[in-house]
Amino acid sequence: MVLMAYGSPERLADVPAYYSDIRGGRPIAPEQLEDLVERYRRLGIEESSPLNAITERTRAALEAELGLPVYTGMKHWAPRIADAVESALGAGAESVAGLVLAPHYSALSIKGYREQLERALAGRAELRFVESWHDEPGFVELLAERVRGTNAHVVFTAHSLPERVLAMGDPYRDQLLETSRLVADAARLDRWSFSFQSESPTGEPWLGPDILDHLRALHEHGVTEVLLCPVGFVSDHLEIRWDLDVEAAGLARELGVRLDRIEMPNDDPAFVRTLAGIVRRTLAVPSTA
Ligand code: FEC
Repeated sequence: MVLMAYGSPERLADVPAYYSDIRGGRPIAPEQLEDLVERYRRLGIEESSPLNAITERTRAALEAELGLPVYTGMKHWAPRIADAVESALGAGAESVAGLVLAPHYSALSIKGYREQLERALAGRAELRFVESWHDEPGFVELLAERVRGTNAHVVFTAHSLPERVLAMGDPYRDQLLETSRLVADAARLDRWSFSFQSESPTGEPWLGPDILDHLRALHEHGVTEVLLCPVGFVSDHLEIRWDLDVEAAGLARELGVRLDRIEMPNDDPAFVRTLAGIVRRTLAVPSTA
């Protein structure tokens, strides 16, 4: 199995190459690079790089749960998806299951993971790729458990994408709203909403509302307590620890709104069992190739 994740720089000196990989070689304004280096510095990534460490723990737990070799492949850092494929093929794999640690499909996210995986496989093994798992009952229940019984207004969040994805007929936003609704129903929430986060300064419109605008609007409507429940991410990383825990938390303090966030699934055993179930089902479907 190839377990795919976004990837994160290990050292501050890696950030320029990492950012350039994310931008696909398009130019980066020096102030944007400085800003990104500063965010990673303030998170202390040289002491501990949360996303890569969590991905490795998840990989090891999944391997033990499945009884199958699991290789990590990162979209934007090492070990790359192509490295994972070479390791799997080197170990004799004839069939490869590909799962991304991101539940919602978009042509601007999951499709890129799939393309890297297919390019690396180059037809040398059969591919079983999981396109999305946004409505997986174990995932929905795991999140529902973390918001059930709260008195706060729950805000589900996910990474924003350029607005043009809607015109492309991309299912991303609909799948995010579906996950949010399923979790809200399972937890019997009365007060909840959805907002995007982590938009990039690329010069084009991005999907909104953005979490900071949304917090201001909730405050204007008299909301005093908010519980953030990210649904589009599954691990602690920059977008959680900076965009929510520093930026959104700072704004909430200014507004006088109490803001909490659920614990991310990370390598929670129940989450690993859910991922293992998805992989087992994918491998059990007879091949049509
Ligand atoms: O902790 C870490 O080191 C990595 C955290 C991280 C995750 C993540 C997940 C997603 N992204 C998605 C879309 C985009 C698009 C662009 C974009 C840009 C960045 C930058 C950083 C970054 N993303 Fe990310 N993303 C993470 C980190 N992302 C750093 C560049 C600096 C910045 O904008 O702040 C814009 C690309 C461009 O410029 O062309 C689009 C989506 C996800 C969730 C799915 C997934 O995990 O793959 C969608 C984690």
